[in-house]
Amino acid sequence: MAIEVNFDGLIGPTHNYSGLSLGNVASANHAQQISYPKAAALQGIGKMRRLMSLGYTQGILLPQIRPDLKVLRKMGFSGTDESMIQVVAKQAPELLAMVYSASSMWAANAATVSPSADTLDGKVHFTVANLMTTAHRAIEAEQTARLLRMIFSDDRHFKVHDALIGGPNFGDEGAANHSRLCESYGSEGLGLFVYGQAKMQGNILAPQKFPARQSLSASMAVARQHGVNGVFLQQNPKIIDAGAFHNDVVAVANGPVLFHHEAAFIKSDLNTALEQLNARLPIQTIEVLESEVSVQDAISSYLFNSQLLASPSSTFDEMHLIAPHECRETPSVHAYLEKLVQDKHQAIRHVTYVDVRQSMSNGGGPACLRLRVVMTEDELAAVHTGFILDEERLRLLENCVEEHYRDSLLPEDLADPQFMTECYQALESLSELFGLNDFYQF
Ligand code: SUG
Repeated sequence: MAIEVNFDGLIGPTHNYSGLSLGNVASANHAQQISYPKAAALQGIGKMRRLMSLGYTQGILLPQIRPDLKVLRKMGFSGTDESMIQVVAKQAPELLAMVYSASSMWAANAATVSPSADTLDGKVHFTVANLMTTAHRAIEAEQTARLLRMIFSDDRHFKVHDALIGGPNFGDEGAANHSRLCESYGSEGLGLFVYGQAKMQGNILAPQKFPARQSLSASMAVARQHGVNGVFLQQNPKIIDAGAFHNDVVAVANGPVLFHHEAAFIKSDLNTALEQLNARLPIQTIEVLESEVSVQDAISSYLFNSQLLASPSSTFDEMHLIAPHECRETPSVHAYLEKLVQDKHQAIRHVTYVDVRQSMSNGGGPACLRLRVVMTEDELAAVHTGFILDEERLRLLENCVEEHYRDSLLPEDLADPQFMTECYQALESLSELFGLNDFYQF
């Protein structure tokens, strides 16, 4: 018996809107606005609690050290921590925003994960994402690798690969562009690797306006080193230009079900991929037409960034969609979902709406906030126990956030060295709560 565990990124105390992600419409629209770190973290914890109350096993990833002063030192700044913050704020404020970003909350971008049923050596494989398209995210890889190696330390079961090398043709954004299709969690499945750009016979296939963050070469490298069978499918370049910077903004899959917008892929490419998938296992597609939900509504509501979950007993006949509140507030999407759950010919039977508005305003919906790891019972038993949540741990986390996180934050607050001290205190308290006193090396 195997289950899927969602590991959510705990939203860190520096959650802010710095407009750092070209091609991410929400991030651009909220740039320089006031953020609410305490509310943000409590919303994230609320989502975790909601899943647990529905009967799902829930994991957690700790926030990364922010501000990451080691990065500033590597860029030639020196002096005391406090003086460095002040100098950088004056001389290179864009670097301050970069080392302060709480972007590791979007755990779907932490790594690509392949369950043991699919891999050649029978281990669960992780490849840390290099996130090389944006500087504030590229600095995540090192700490992500360290954290994953701590949580999944048992090398009888787990293999954590470092991030792939960088370079324009090797962008890798982790599970946001990867889904696993299978008949049951414990049986051999197939990886669906979606990429935004590829170099093929001298031609570059890529969007015109916004960067394509995932490259075919990276997806192939991940599949190769995990030892898995995969199908590779290009994202429609037009949808990246419309604001779908990751495939999980316009498509989501789980078990045998692929739920996607009709414009997510070029039709002929999708048909070829479906043929390849169907040759191995029967796939059920739920395609949402432009006439039902426009691309614009899909992107602003984040319909496809819902978490598509098996039933709590891991069957795929009664699936559950954990959708952001914005889906209920967008008339076309709400009408679509109301109709969908009535349709007994398809598997999605329940929709639960969650409030993750603070993250949504930076382009991160329910599915962005979690990294899915399918594990057998033995593998789950080998996971560092502190990172699998129970109600008591959730309550302690909430207390910690209440005590240490600021209610509100403006981009200019990042220049205040006192804020840095507060953030480090918050992180230290979090690590103590997990019994990992030396986890953060400031
Ligand atoms: O990489 N936003 C993130 C959102 C990631 C969403 N993840 C998935 N779709 N899986 C990004 O663009 C904005 C930060 C800022 O502007 O302050 C940001 O990084």
